[in-house]
Amino acid sequence: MMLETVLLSIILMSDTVPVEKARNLDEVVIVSHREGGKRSVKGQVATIDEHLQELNHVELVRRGSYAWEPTVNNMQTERLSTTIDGMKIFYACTDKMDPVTSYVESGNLQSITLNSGLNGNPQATGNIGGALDLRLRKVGFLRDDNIRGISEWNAQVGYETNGNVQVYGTDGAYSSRRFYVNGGAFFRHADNYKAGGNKKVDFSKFQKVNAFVNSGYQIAANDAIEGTFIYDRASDVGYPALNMDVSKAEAFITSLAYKHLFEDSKLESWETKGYYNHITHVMDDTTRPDVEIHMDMPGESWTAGVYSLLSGTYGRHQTQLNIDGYYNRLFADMTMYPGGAAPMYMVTWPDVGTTNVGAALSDDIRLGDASSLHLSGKLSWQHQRLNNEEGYKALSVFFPGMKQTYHQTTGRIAANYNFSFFQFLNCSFGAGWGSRAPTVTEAYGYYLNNTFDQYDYIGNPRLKNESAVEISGAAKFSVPNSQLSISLDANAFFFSNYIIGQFENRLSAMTVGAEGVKVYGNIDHATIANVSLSTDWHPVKGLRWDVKGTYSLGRDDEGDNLPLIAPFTYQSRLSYAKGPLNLQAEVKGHARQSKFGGKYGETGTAAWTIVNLSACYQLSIVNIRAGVENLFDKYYATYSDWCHIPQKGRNIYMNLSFGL
Ligand SMILES: [Cu+2]
Repeated sequence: MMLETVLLSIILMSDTVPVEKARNLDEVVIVSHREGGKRSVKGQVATIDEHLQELNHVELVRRGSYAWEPTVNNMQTERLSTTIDGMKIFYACTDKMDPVTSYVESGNLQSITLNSGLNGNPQATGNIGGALDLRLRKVGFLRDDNIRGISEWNAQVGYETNGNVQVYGTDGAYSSRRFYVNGGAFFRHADNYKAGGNKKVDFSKFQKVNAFVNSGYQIAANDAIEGTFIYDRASDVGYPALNMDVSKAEAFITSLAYKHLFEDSKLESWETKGYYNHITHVMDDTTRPDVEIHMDMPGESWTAGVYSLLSGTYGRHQTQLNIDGYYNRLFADMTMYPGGAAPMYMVTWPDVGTTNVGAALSDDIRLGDASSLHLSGKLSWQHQRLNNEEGYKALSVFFPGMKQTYHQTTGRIAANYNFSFFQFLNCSFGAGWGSRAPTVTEAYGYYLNNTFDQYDYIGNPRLKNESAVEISGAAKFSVPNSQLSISLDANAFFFSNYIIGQFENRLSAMTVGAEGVKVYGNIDHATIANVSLSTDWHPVKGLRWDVKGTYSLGRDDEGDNLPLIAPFTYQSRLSYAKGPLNLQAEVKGHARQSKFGGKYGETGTAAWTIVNLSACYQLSIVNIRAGVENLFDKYYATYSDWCHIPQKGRNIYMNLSFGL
């Protein structure tokens, strides 16, 4: 008890924005001594992917049991921004095996926030679908004069029967008035898992190690420096949906920040952070049987950047100004070893150097007791150069006269109006416009095989920027004199110059077994819309029942379905809490995927429903979590399981967390 009161007195130097639901902001809590907030039933031991699943608007594309790719509002990586504490980081795999969320570990993070749609966090660029920010776990300075310093220590052990998953983690923290440091180390190991009906899924194992340190030093009463170091390495990662596995995916993530707090001023805080990260990704097909042509496919990503964020409050306004810049280099190549013949070499990402600078402004305006307006905007300028001559020349064959350098200007602007009517109704309406530059794959990729539709993809340096208009609305109605609330949330994105792969019949595929070649192109327009309805009911103290259903739609310029748009999804949870005990039963599922993008190589999936049970018990310093996932051992695949690889069958888990 003493420990918790002390911990509550630690105040983080203000860098977290309070979560306001009405502003399209959602958050999942990973580590916190506070009560409340969304969190995974598996607690801190859950993977980042399992934590992401808790967020509204988020689905996950699975190519194996590791490194799932989050989608927000049915948009994938290229239409999202993902930052780590505001830092830019770019994945290094031409086959999207390593979304950047795979380079951190749950123990590194305090929370994950999601800004749905165009209203991104200040560092976000190109975020049409949404912006995820992975907030690092910093213990912060002690603000209690009566104590010299406090320390804490935690350990976690987790086991899951399906795939023999083992998780071991430990972390510690020390905090005083002038100095803090917290760090930890984590290890995860998983063997191949079994789908429903005891069917083994080959090439689905993985192993991961991670270590991190965050620390801060107060150099003056209102000035502090903070540093971060994360090392993350996944090895022997299987991808049952792809033709290759990964022998190594490694990241170094570092940052150094200077923070100043203002006193007696309209300005509140000023933070300037410099950062550097490096990712190495090595694919491997040597463990696969019957490979016709062995391939080596490494990829690398380097990013160095800086941002400076100034926050202030004056009168009714709460304003943030952010200036940022980064330089990213992406290089990938491929060597094929046809038996008996000389190896073939090609550059698949031609060492593209991207320099991007941007300025963002946001303002929260309190209009009265019951209403507020949020405005945000960002303008970014980008320069790209293809530094690899061989890659540049190879692509020039398809695009004669193409340049070696490109410039793009992108921007976004969004407004959101909130109002509440007594205690009963809380509403928000939003509108925005934003654009994004093509990704390196879309603009300069070279013969990238996509197992989703079995086509080889070639980038198009002549692509125009894609843009979209977003309209959103949300309403929460609390039924008077009852503990029942009903929420409706809807958004629609109207795209111009939507970027997608288009058939190119004049070219033939390079990959063995590929159907043909597609080149990225702009289609005139496309639409994606999502609507969800949820209810939340607390009939008696400790008991809670919530139900949620979401329907989405995606259409291209000819009225045909876009690929990877979720079918009707639903989820119902019944939970009961009494003292240190928490019980939960969950039913979730998807309707049949009948509106699949047949034109884009997508096929349908059957409807499915699964049942999950979980329990959590706090026994003095030990937190025990146990549960069953997929209780009835259903064999199923979701619409977003790449090439319909099946999900896990019945899985029993047990996690222990100790805290001192
Ligand atoms: Cu890869």
